[in-house]
Amino acid sequence: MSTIERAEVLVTSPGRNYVTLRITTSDGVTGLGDATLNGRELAVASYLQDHLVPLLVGRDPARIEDTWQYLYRGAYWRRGPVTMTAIAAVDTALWDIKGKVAGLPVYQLLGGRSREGVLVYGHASGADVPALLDDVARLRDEGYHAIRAQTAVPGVAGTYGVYSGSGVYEPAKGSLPDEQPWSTEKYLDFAPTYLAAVREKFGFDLHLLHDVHHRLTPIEAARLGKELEPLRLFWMEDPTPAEDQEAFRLIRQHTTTPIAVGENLTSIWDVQHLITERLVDYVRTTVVHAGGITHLRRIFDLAALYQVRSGSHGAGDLSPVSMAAAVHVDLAIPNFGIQEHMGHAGQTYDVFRSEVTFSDGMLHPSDAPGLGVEYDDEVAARFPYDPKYLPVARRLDGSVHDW
Ligand code: CS2
Ligand code: MG
Repeated sequence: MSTIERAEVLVTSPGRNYVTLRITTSDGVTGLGDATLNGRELAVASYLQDHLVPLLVGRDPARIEDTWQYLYRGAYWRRGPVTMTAIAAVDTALWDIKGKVAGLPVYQLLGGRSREGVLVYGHASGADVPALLDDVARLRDEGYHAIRAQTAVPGVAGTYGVYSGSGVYEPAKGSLPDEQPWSTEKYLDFAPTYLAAVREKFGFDLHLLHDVHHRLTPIEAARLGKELEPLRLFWMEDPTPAEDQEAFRLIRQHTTTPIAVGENLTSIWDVQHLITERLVDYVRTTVVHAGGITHLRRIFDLAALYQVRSGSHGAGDLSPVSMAAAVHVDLAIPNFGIQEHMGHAGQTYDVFRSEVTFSDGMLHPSDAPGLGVEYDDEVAARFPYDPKYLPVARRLDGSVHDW
């Protein structure tokens, strides 16, 4: 019987920080798992290195479910982003290994194709409305059928999601948290106007998405959702902090604008009521932060019972390993909705050689056995860890708000 011979925690920073777990079996088969938690990377690296790796060596790599239960129940201290990201990395690496041993791409182990490709949405943003419209046009010309639109709010410096410079949008820039001002009033007055400008210029053939990014109270979110109804958004994302599951009931009472939540929720128990009470339309949990492929499938299977679709998070701070795993899951599940695809910096792909391809607005996994991603240690060694924090938002009166 093959056993787990080695488990390495790999930290590198090609364009941004990534933590990766590589498991090697006694037969020399390797598997990769993303363990990146933006702004708290070393917490997961330590959870893996100091607490999980000693438990993995000698285990049967084929026993994916048993390993998941062993690591989840055996910790006693359950759930939370650090624990679930560490378990996710182990789980994903074991699925990668299982695919390589079987000689099959992971999606074949998940039931095979349910669709030809994975519809994705890209990120358009701008310092003002003309710049935003140019960026929407750029993405449409690149072949995206779905685009998220964010732009700066006049009078509020550093609005979320507005990217400037070259490369890929990365919010975690500060060696200490950047403190960004926030004005709900100015945002609520402005957001509907710039989203309307996108519809005015590009019509309704394009799926239009918007990320509120946890910023509103339930009644403010209800007001925004109602105001956006004529724009027929694909979704309004994170309208209010996701952990306040009850809050979504109030929003639901006032608007038919679809709601997407869950990128920062990390277990089926954290999305259970959102799904079973149909408080959301899309659940955004991910392979990397919600316990890996094994647990994410459970979440999406529960969601399927309530006609809730998947809409997994896919920002640049999720590595190409979890993006490849996401595409395998997205290809196979029956209730796929859409996959976020922010892309990565060129240097990142020098470390993570991924065979995922983009065409006609969709991502496609490779048919290579496993996930179809290889990790280049030599290139990775050129990019030492670079501690960075996510920003903190403060209202104009100086009090802390949700970033
Ligand atoms: C955002 C993320 O892509 C999104 O939907 O919410 O970019 C989020 O801000 C980052 O992943 C946080 O690290
Ligand atoms: Mg988001």
